[in-house]
Amino acid sequence: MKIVDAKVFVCSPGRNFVTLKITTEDGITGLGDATLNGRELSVVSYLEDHLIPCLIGRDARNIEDIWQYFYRGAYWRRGPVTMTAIGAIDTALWDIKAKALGVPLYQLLGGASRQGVMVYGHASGADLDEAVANVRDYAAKGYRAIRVQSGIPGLDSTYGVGRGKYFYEPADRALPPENIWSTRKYLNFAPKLFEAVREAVGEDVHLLHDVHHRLTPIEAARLGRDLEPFNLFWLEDAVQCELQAGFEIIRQHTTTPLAVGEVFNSIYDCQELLSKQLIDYIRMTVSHGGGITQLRKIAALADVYHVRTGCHGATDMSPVCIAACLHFGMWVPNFGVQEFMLHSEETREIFGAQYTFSDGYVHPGDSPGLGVEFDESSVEKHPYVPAYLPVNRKEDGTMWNW
Ligand code: EZ4
Ligand code: CO
Repeated sequence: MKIVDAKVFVCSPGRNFVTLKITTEDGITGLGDATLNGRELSVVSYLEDHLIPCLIGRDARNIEDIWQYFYRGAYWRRGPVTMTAIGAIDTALWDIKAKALGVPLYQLLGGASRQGVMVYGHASGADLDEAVANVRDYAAKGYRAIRVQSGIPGLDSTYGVGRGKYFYEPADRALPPENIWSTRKYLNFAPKLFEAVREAVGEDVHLLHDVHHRLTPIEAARLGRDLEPFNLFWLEDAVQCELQAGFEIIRQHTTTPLAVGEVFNSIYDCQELLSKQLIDYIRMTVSHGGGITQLRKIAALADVYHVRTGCHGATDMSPVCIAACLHFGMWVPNFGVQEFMLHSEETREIFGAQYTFSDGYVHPGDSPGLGVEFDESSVEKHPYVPAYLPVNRKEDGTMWNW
């Protein structure tokens, strides 16, 4: 089953998406998401200039060999651009294999381990009252797990807080805007937010919170401890994660479960976190985590150490990546939760995806492959636009994390 064609499409129906489509000699096509938010065109070039010329003519059935060929063969290993490009090829090849066998992808991975994939939605507000109201709204919609973010008193803008009710964090179509951050204001406010949210929605719903790498380990330890009464499902990206040993400090002080990894791209980015049991959920996703082939190895390693999955799935991952995560989540034994947001209507028109939400769970559908139909003809109506998420500075102007 020779690969005869591979094309990269860039479109911007609200957000920029990079989509790879591979075609085999028997006319089977597969899709992969190659979107790397804010650095989109670097993956386009990596695929078009370097990988696709080596991909044409290979046997599409040999998914593992093709993964190893691009990973080991490059000399330059790892990194977000490389691994997103490999991930897109890998996802497209799994899509092709499942279509060739006439089964939904989760059947190929090992079958359904559950009835549906529990997802979490994003509730946010400009202030505490609006955030609480939005959490109530998500709970009323049937979400069993809800991420809560809120504007912080005394700070003008905080990343992660929505503009528009369900479509939070549209990237700005310009150079990156700058937000101002105060750890003190944030640490004083966060426990009040979760106290109010728990009071509003009760004990049953899972609550999650994302810190976007903005604390030091000892600050994160304090936050985790202060949030213990509100029983979080997870505290995400509490500190920057280049220093994996930093998590030992947080762990010594709090039982709040920890999640990290949406910016990881290699199994070696989480090897120490997993083997030392420093986290509870691994956030790597199909598109940035080297595809299904690497993610299933990471999940297997995580399972040994009681760590569960929680794939990144914000709106800068296209429906192709979300579908792949949902198939993965149907099967993976140590599933935790899947991040899930509504894409814009234009995005849903271009990427006809089969997945459906019901009662807090999403099912990927039973069409062969990923269950995503990509409408190439609409791509040129939505050309690429340079767009960036904000950068973050402390009150005195010092560059900080996001
Ligand atoms: O900021 O996807 O958990 N979700 C997140 C996302 C990320 C964006 C960055 O590209 O942190 O909102
Ligand atoms: Co996050």
